[in-house]
Amino acid sequence: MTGSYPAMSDDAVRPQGVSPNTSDDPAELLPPLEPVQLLDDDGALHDVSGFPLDLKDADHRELYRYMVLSRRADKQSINLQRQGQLGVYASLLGQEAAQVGSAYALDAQDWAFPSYREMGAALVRGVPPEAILHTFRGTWLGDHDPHEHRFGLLSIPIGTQALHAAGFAMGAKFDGADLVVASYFGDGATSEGDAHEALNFAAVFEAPCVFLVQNNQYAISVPLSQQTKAPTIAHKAVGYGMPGYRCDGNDVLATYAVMRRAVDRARQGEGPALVEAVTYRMEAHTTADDPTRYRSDDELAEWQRRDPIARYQSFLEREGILDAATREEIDAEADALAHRLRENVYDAPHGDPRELFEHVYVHPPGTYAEQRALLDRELTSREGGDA
Ligand SMILES: Cc1ncc(C[n+]2csc(CCOP(=O)(O)OP(=O)(O)O)c2C)c(N)n1
Ligand SMILES: [Mg+2]
Repeated sequence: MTGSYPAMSDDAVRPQGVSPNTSDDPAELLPPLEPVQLLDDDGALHDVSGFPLDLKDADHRELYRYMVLSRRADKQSINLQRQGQLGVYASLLGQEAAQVGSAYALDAQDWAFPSYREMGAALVRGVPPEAILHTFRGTWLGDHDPHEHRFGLLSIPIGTQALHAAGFAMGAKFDGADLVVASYFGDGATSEGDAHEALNFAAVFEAPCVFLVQNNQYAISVPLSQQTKAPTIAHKAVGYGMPGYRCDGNDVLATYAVMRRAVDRARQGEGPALVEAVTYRMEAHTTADDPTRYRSDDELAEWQRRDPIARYQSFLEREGILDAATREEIDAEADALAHRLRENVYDAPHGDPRELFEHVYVHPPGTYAEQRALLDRELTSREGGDA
């Protein structure tokens, strides 16, 4: 058989509102290898072209405040887990800037879909931190109203929330709603099929979705070098036809500015983007993990030197934006928050486990009744009903 392939036109099958692939130079989508950094390790500010800062002094103090509150809530959560009050807890220590800076770049009408590690982003969205802890306690399935805060429930299965975000953003676009959706997931999640499907659908449908990947260097014990052969996580974006950005995720200003740019372009109808925030999880993966088995003290010390809060604090103090009185006020607020968390979570009553079977299917499958009966028998025997 000879002859060349005929030119294909997909005009007839293209969904409404989706433009054809362009022959744009893919190099334009490529991120520079060096992450965008506005604050150096000593907290000195450098302008980087293309990433202007539109923050007032009050915003700077808010960013600092959210980071301090996140760290304090995080510490208290670990304490509560150690005291047997939480089943498990996933710390954000070291990732405060990545979470707070990115969430601060969203507007009130925007949405975020988090993983289990997003205490910092949750605080910025106004979610009460005790609601997060009730999830880890298993008080109930989730304890905040996603619609009130425009913040989804924590996703424990890796990468599923990327699909929720992409689908929500596609729906928003079909509805003509003015909102941007952020999806939070980790370096490990980028190897999951769910993340792939979300990135692909968001790109094809030009959905207003920003994928914020916190590259904290590990997926439990698996280091980034064993996770991917891609030059960086941000480079993966190019394969989907969306721009990839890299920022220093321990620099709250860089994370804010890069995220803001991605959010702005999504809001203007320019489609999705992937932002890689390069950071480090300074605690264990969860309270059930022993990180000394897979990483060295030297490595940890190197990242402690880049502590996101200390770095930002030295910038704020040098610029005269944060005085001692304001710092003390924020510390007192953090202590009060920790106290409130303890009061709210300690010995909180559990919901009825039978509710596990509700809110899943409109028409439950046959096996459901069988499983529900099994749980019922188990609970009754534990309660001494038929012992
Ligand atoms: C679908 C699925 N597979 C495996 C797990 C077990 N698991 C829990 S956390 C985790 C690593 C995730 O790493 P990453 O995406 O980098 O996020 P991080 O925990 O570092 O924030 C894995 C494999 C899971 N929760 N869900
Ligand atoms: Mg990770």
